[in-house]
Amino acid sequence: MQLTRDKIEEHNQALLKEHQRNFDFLASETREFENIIQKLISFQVAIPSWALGAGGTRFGRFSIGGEPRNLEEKIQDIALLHALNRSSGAISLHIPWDIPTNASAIKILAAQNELRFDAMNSNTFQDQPDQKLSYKFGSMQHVDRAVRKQAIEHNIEVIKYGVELESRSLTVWLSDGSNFPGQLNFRKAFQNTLSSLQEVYAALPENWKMFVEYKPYEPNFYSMTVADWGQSLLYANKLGGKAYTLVDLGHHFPGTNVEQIVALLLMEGKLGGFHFNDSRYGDDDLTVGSMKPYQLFLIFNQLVEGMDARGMDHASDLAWMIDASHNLKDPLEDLLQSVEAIMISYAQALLVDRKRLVQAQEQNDVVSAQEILQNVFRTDVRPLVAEAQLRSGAALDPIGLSRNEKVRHHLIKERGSKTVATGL
Ligand code: LRH
Ligand code: MN
Repeated sequence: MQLTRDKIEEHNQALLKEHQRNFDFLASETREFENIIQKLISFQVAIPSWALGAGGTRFGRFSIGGEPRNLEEKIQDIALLHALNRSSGAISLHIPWDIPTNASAIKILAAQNELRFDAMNSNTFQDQPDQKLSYKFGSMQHVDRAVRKQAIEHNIEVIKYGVELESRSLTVWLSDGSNFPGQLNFRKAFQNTLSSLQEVYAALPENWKMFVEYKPYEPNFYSMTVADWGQSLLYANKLGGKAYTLVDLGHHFPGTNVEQIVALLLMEGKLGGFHFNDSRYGDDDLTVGSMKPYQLFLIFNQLVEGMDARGMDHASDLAWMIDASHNLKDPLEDLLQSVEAIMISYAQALLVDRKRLVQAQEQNDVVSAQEILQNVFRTDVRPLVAEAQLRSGAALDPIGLSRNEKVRHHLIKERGSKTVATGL
């Protein structure tokens, strides 16, 4: 299913007058809006290849129909998202769910749709049919050197696939840990994991990065061997300059001040990137900004302040990736909502009057400091995001257009109603 430029222009024509009115009003109130629009246009979010089908839980999975049957169709779906919002210009692959059997063909297909490959993801949290040794008791932490070796070789294989696709980074999320006190020697588990990661690190090409993703629980429910930002930072510091931490928003206990974690990891130059999603309780993998939009804004506020303090390039110096699971909604619509929520929070963070905020902080003027942030959060910046979409050739109302074009209906007609995409 392809969306032509004409279709998008025709759609925008109908919405242009209303958009112009909203945009002119906001622009009249906004300093430097041109600079903000340029930053929004160059900001691209990577779409997870494992979230293009219906997600599920252990209690059930309800198929959506028209799900991509292979990597080519997953790239077509992401191309559709990118045509609709021109902010989804990257793909994050998960191996072995998305092995690029014909890497050069996959690369050409992605390039034809102006898509690049962001971080590759390894998988040592499941046993594959042809796998010799089980990861039941962990992978890189495992007491058996042979199991650790198997996990190391898998990660090196994932890097090889990534090099073929011109990806530049590897995300390692380890489900390793324990379910009961006494089951694991924490020090040995850490040291086994570190020495295993060091062997993978040694195989990284010169210009690559390694992201160490932490998670406090699930699938283990007593300890995780990379449980929080401190442990991830410990690994990243011991590994070397190409190793960074990866912040999955859902991998924090309720009430955690994630924006403070982001500020400190950025200060240390050890923040590699994000898995954006939202949650109320655990690793719920819900639509970005759907539960805690103020936290998402506060995270971007720390990102803009911290990245500017280090002279970093917003668009390219960190990995911006979504990691969500769609149990009820159409995955494509859910991803469009998530990308929009990210763009809104980024636009609001760019609107913060940093000089006045620093002044208020230096004078312990708590009310002014709070008001500066809350006023921006209460500003409807959607006309700015829409203007960036319009100027980059996208649709003013991506979900509206995808519905008018009956995208899911066409995908079901093309692929069938029972197809199941690889992934979670
Ligand atoms: C673990 C995780 C990790 C992925 C997986 C799909 O919860 O966040 O990033 O590998 O989800
Ligand atoms: Mn994740």
